Amino acid sequence: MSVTNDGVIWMNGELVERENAKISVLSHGLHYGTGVFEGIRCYKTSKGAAVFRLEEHIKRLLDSAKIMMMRQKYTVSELMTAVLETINANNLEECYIRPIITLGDGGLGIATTDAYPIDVIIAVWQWGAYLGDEALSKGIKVKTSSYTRFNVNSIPIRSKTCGNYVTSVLAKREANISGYDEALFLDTEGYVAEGTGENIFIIKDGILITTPLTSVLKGITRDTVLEIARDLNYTVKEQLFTRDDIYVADEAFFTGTAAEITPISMLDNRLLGTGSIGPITKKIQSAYFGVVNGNNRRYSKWLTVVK
Ligand code: PPE
Repeated sequence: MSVTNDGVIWMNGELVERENAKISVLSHGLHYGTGVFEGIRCYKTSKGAAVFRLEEHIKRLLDSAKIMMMRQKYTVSELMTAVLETINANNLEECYIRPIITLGDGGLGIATTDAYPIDVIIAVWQWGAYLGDEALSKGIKVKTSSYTRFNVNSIPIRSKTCGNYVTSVLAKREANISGYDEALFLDTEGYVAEGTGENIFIIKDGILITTPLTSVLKGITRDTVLEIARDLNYTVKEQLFTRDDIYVADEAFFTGTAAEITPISMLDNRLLGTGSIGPITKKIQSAYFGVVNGNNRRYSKWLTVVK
C-alpha cells in the first residue's frame, strides 16, 4: 500500500502539505516505538462521506495514550473534528484514516516524563481491499506464525502501540515469503489469538465463536460483528479455541478496519469448508458492508457524516 503523495496532513492543530509535515529524526517514537495509533475508515454513503465508529476509535486512541502514560493534548471531540476537517481538506469520499500520537524530540534515552513533547498527526488516503479484492470474495490462505502473540504482561494489549507491530511485520513477512496471505498468532498458552492486524472468528454448526479479549486487540470490527450477528439471530460465543478447531471449522474469517470481513479459505494447508467464502460469512460480510455504506438505518448511529 502506498500512501499518495499529494494531499494535506493534520499536524498539531494545523493542516499542512504532506511534504511539510515533518517530525524530528530524534523523535522518541522513531527510536523506541513510543507512539499510539488508530486505523479508521470513511465510506461513501447516500448522505455523503461518513466515518465509521469515529468516536469509538478516537476513544481507543486516547485510552492507548493513557496506558502509554502520554499527556493528553487534545480531547475526543477536538480529534473527531480534526479527522473530519482532514477528510474535507483532502476532498475524499472514501478513505482510510490514520491518527497517530507519538512522543517527540525531547532528548533520547528510555526515561520519559509528562513534560515530553507530543506530536499528534492525522493522515488520510485511499485504501481499497486490505488483502486484495479477491480476498473479500474468495478468502485467503493463512499460516500459523512462528511468532507468539504477547503475554498480557509483556506489552500493553489494550493499547494500539506502534512498537507492538514489530512482530506483526515479521509474522506477515514470514507468511508472505512462504506463499500465504496472512499469519495467525497463537497466544503464550497455544490458543488462537489474532492475525497481524485482525481479530478472528470461526463458525461451527451455525455458531460464531471469537477469542476472548485477553491477548488480542479489542477490535471495533469484532464488536460490530458481534452486534450484527446477534441481530441476525446467530448464537455468538467468546471463548478460547485452538488451531485444530479452525482446521475443522465450517467457516472462518478475519475482522479489522483495514481487512473488513475477510474469509479464511485455508489454514496451514487445511481447506476450510469449500475453500471459498462460506454462507454465514457471506451474510455477515454483506450485512457489514450494508452498515458501513449507510444502507441499514438501524446502525446509522455508527456513522458520522463528514459535511
Ligand atoms: N488486531 C490487531 C493486532 C490489529 O492491528 C487490528 C487493527 C485489529 C485486531 C482489528 O481492530 P479493529 O480495526 O478495531 O477492528 N489493525 C489496523 C491496522 C492495520 C494495518 O495494516 O496498519 C486496522 O485494521 O486499521
